Amino acid sequence: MRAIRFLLALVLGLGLLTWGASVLVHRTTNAWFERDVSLRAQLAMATARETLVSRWSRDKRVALRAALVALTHDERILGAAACAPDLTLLAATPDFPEPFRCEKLGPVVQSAPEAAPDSWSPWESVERLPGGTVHVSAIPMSDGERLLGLLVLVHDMSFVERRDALARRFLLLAFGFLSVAASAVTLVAARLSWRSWSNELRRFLRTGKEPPEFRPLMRDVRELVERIVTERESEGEGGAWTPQRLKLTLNHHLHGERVVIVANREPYVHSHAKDGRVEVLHPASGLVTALEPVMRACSGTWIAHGSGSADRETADRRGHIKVPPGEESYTLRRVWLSREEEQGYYYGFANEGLWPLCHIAHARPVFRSEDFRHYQTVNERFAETVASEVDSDDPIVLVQDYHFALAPRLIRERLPRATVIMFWHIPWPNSELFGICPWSTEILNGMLGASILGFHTQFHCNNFLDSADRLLENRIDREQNAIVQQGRSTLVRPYPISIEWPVGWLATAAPPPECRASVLAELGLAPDALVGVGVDRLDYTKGVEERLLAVERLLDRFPAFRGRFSFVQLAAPSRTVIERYQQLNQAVESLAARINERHGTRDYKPVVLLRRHHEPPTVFRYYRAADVCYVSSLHDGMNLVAKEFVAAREDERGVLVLSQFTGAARELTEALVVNPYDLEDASSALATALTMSADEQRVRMRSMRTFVSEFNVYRWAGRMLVDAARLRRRERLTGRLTDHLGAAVESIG
Ligand code: ADQ
Repeated sequence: MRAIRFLLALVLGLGLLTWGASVLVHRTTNAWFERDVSLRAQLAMATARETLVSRWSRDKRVALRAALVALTHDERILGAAACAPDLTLLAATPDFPEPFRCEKLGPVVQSAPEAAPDSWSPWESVERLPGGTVHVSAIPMSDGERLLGLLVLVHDMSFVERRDALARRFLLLAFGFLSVAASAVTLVAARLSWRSWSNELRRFLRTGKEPPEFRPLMRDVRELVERIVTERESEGEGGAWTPQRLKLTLNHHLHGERVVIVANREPYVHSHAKDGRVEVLHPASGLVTALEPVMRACSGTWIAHGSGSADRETADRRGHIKVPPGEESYTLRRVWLSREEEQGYYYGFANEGLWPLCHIAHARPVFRSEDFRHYQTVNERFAETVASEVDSDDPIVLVQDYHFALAPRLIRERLPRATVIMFWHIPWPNSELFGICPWSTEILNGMLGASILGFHTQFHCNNFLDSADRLLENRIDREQNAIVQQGRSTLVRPYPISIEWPVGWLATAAPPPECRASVLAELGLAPDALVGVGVDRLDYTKGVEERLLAVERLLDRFPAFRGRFSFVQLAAPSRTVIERYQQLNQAVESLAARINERHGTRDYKPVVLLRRHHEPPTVFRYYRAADVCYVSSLHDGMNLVAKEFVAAREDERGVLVLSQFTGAARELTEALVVNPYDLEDASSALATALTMSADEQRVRMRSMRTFVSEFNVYRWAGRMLVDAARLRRRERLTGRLTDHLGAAVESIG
């Protein structure tokens, strides 16, 4: 049926083509023949000229007529006539057509009614007569000195029609033959190539081995199918991503298996307060902010370094404690490290080596071999702890961040059937930069023990794939975005992290106007003050110095903000043992002092530096009080402060000014995105934010809130765990096939 439709279309197409061609052929041949006849007329006249001239007078009419009759012996000349200069007939052949008699041709050869004969010009035309088409030419005759009159020749053109009809018939036949031949060839070619494609497709579906020409196509198809399946699977479990939905997803895909998290930072730190009481602190850490709600939703075990001064006494003998306090939905397993181990593994290799290596923030990485030895020991300790905590031989283990690059392989050595997902919370540098790490291959090999390796952005995934390609002997599967080592593959995927939605801390928070009033009162600011806020661990990657310089530039350029705008920086001291962080602390402090000196007064402080850890309710109170939040990271994997600010603004007010070097800038495009190094750009953005209309703020904030609410941390975890579940299913099937094959081979043997 399809072939018939195809044939009909082909024939119709060729028919149209034939018709067009025949019109063209008709026009062209007619033009050729007319020119041919015109030449013939001139030739005939030239040949008979001498005879005609000698007989051109009324006295020699009979002889003249005989010469004209002789001219018509050419079968194509129907008639000839000789006209005198006064346009009376001298002589004509017997059947000379009436319409072309001398007196009728006068007007066409004369330039004006009374024009002298020597100004006549030759004339020719194709005319239709009842008997057929003729070509008429009227040629002025002279004896070299004076004009004798007109020679009129009438040519028969019917032969043109005959030839034209013949040419058309031939053309039709030729096109008809061509159509049939072309259809046949096309059909055969199409059938052959279709057969080869369907054979290839069948072979691919049977064996799973795709031929090279399918590869680009299959990659797209695979990605699309995966996306649709993930979305469909999650849709089936209902609407927006919530803790309940994450739990359902886990039950559905992983049969409710418990998840083990390995992270350096613990979500709850028990410390001795000054009065001797034990207090619980929530550390300032993006990783904790993101993972804690996931663990509350999934349950399981979080293995972390017990770093609080009261951690040991609050945990049991094996370092276990149920958290969150009062809710107890999962277990925190604390691992104890010696001071040297903490120094070498955490401050040394992780934070003086890998942290500056992965961030473009112009801090030189420091690599010491004793630090790396501690890093190895601690990674082994955590891998050992994972093995002791799990209750099956194929657990799901989520290894977090750059503190545990070696752990995935160490865990796999102990639990070969585990599904290990490693998430790298910071950027991954390009391969040249990464290559300067003296243990780059150990780090890569360690990470490749994971089944899935996650980064915030595709860009960081690509950097990782390139590093593995350049520095290791392995195969990069660009179709799957995977690295294959000794038959085992590690998928490399982007999973942009986010925050819980709605944020738990906001459930009991005061409404934004109250938060604003309390913050203004706390800081002694006027009710109409404009407030900017920055919230960070005091880290050189966060661009706190650049942020304060932008505030200074704003006050320099726009005096109207002096006395009215104050920037509040909540800065949690971080990694203070490291010299670079001590320098930063100093630098930020002197910068704030300088700006306050330059632009402040007795009652006005442009920069308010609150250098201590703040518990989340305070942080959110400040977010709600601010007119603008400035996130100025010089390089940041994602940056959750930006998302928290958006989440805090239920009133749809406030403007986010966001560094283009954060992962968040790719998602929160309605923020005012700036280059934090460019102080003109940044100070202009601050001025724009502080003068932005309420409507504009609302539109931008609403759009960002919709995004963060949908792309929240439950979705992040859900996508990763669904991918893990799919991988487990595939591995189980492959395992079953391998076992089956092994048994078959054994039985044959
Ligand atoms: P971090 O570098 O820790 O995270 P970020 O994502 O900004 O950075 O998260 C910081 C968290 O600490 C936020 O929840 C914030 O509220 C809190 N915080 C900051 N300053 C504080 C203060 N002074 N007092 C109290 N709390 C404070 C790393 C990567 C990021 C990535 C996260 C998650 O560097 O790029 O977004 O992991 O993957």
